[in-house]
Amino acid sequence: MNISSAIFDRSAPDLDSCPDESLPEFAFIGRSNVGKSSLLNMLAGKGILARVSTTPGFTKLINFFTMSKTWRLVDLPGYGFAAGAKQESARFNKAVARYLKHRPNLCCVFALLDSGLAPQEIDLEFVEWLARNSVPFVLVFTKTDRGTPEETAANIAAFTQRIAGWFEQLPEIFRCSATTAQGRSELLGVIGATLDAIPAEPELTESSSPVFLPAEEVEPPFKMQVRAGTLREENPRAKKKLKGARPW
Ligand SMILES: Nc1nc2c(ncn2[C@@H]2O[C@H](COP(=O)(O)OP(=O)(O)OP(=O)(O)O)[C@@H](O)[C@H]2O)c(=O)[nH]1
Ligand SMILES: [Mg+2]
Repeated sequence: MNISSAIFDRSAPDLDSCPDESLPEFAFIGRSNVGKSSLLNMLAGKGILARVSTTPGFTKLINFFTMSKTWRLVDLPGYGFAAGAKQESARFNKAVARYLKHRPNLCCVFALLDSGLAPQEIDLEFVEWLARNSVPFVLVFTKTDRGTPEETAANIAAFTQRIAGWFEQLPEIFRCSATTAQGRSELLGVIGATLDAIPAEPELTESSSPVFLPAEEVEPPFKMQVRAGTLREENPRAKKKLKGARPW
């Protein structure tokens, strides 16, 4: 997929400050420092759009980037980082949860996991939270350039094993490196396929006068593409621990 332009739109502190819902969005989420901003830059391929830092918790707002004037990449603040004003961090986390749960034009979330680490509890809980809240997502293992292919494969297998029992169907899994650009064409493929699946708006001809539907009959501009695996109903862990609470 060709990206003709990549332009920073805005940084939003909450859902109400986000841009209008007219364009499909693809968001990056994951623990602080997992490589969300780096991956966004790698995918966009237009130099440095999102700022990258070795300091965890660097991205603090919801950052919107308009691609090819027709869709958006969204860089979200990371979870699992406790430094900084606690109150401020809680406010942003709430904003992220609201964005993930209530943004009608959010097509797919890239849930990032560090391929160099064994399964982390907070990531497992976060993935479960995404699934239970019907957020469409794929799993993206980052920084694959750092470990050997065997180490990466072992960490992915361990994570998959931990979540396998929760799902009827597992979410899709990708391996990426912002350094070597591994996974770029695969993730752009996910975006392209999702965009292609969005039905085109019917064109108004001169003879067809616009029909105004009552508010409750108006469809959102496009339906979310459900890429996430489906959770098993009888997941006792989920019932016990997650009552809509945010794990991060
Ligand atoms: N070797 C390697 N380093 C990476 C890769 N992706 C990110 N990094 C490094 O990891 C650190 C964190 O990267 P960021 O992209 O800022 O991570 P983030 O998830 O956006 O972090 P927060 O905004 O703090 O939540 C930086 O030092 C990056 O250079 C990768 O694919 N390979
Ligand atoms: Mg960042």
